Amino acid sequence: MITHRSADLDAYACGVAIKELLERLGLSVTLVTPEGVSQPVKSFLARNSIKYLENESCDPESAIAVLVDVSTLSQVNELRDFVRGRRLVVIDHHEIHNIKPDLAVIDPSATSCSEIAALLFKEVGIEPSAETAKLLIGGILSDSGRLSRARDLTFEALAWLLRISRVDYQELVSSMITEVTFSERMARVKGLLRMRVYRVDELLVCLSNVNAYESSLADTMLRAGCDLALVASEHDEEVRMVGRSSKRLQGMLSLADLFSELAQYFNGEGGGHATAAALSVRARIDVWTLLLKALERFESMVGKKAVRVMD
Ligand SMILES: [Mn+2]
Repeated sequence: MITHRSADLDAYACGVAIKELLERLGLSVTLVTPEGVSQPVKSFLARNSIKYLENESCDPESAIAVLVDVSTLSQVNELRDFVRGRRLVVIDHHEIHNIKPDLAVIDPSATSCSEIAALLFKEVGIEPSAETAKLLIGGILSDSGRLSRARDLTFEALAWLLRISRVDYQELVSSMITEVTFSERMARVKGLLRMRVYRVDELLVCLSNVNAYESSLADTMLRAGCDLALVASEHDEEVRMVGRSSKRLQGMLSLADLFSELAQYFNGEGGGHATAAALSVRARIDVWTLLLKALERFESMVGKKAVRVMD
């Protein structure tokens, strides 16, 4: 069972839950979270006194690899070879790219991988442990934008999980409010300083780069008023870019399309949703080359030239 790297709450919760489900069905399962889990997961576990399941290593005897919340193989890094040689199961709420599973439980209308996991438990008539139920509630809340992207089934799953976990809902919600660390605030501020803004009619396209907290910066840029926020970052052998887009851009342009075009152009891997996407390229490309290429593809997709905004 493998989650995407530095697992977020949804990925970790989903991984733990599916592991528990498969074990209850008599299978033996190891849970691998490449590069561990992210900070919000650690604080969620601590505040709700849930024990942390240590990151295990892949058992070479495994017959099956299960990917949860992983939409492209670039998100599992060095485990690609492990995955390639095995029967593959994918459980996800993203459309998947460059993965050919033998069995797939994919539901893009679900808010989260955790919601899918909860519904699987319900369907086979097994109740998760109270701890796992708590985790799944956290996963659903965090990936649904605190339920703003929920559907009917989300509430059914939540009501069921709340009963099993016997948790106080309001306490759980307040345990999810995380203090932003100094380094994250610093990354956001540096990213804002480096930001270049372009205008197409009343749309604002904003480009920047940081080497950590890319998504946090992209979200900050959206809240500041950008319609498209693209943030590039350099890592050892790799250049990455995340994208977020506003409601105003919806219907005009899908980031999933823009990012898969860029992936093709740079020979990397990319994809995601209409309003959130990611790309990674294993090459030493200048971050601004990548960002400006993205701007150029954006211009040709909307059929208009962008004008740089200066103060
Ligand atoms: Mn997710």
